[in-house]
Amino acid sequence: APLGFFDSGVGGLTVVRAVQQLLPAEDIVYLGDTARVPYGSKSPETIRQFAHEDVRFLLDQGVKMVVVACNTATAHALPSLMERYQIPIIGVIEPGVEAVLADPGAQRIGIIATRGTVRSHAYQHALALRRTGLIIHATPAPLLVPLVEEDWLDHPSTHAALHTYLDPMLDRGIDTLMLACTHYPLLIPVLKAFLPDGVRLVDSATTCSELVKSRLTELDLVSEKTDPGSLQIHLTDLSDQFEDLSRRFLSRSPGRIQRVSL
Ligand code: DGN
Repeated sequence: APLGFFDSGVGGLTVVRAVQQLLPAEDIVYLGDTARVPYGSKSPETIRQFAHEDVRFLLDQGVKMVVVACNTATAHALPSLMERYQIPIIGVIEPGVEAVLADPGAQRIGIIATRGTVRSHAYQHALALRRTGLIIHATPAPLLVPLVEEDWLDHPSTHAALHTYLDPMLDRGIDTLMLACTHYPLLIPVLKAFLPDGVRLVDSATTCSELVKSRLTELDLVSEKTDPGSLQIHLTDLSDQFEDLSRRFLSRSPGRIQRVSL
């Protein structure tokens, strides 16, 4: 059976890419709710309703595990999804938080995400529950999403946005920056040049893929195939832009993309 992934759009393909690198034999079904993107600015109730519809679509595809490849949906909907469905469901927040705290010296944590993720306090609570005395500086950085989608990575407008979002937390001496939105891993090369030495970057895509692997192993659900797994991308709205974006988020051709309605 395939692994199921969903996101509000195509950003979650950064998580798919990380999982493909770690588990190349797994078949993957991806749902991007492009007709209703973005989730990041919507209310918690609406995000939860959409997330349940997304999971039901994936269950109809016969997936063996669901990965909520969207920070906003994880922040608002993961507990309610886990309560409702029997199938294993993994979000991106837990592994991201574990990765931040894997460094025993991490003390001053900066978080950038959509407005919805920051307002949910999901990262702030998860971090504070695990380590006391942390200083957490969380800032919504919504403009980075369209800048990444425009492919304006090393662009003066992106640098200006990074200064506005990050300078206040850099002034407070953060030692770790958590990239808590699916789009931000594309900015890693720019951020590496932008950030002062000694600020550690953590993104949840890589760490989520490690959790997927360990849960599959634990549950004895790892694919036994030896040939490369397939990838089926389903989007609720199709446009040329999404194909181009999918290629950039995946770092390779997305293959055939199918339009579906939920
Ligand atoms: N995928 C969303 C997230 O990780 O929060 C960001 C994309 C969006 O909602 N615009």
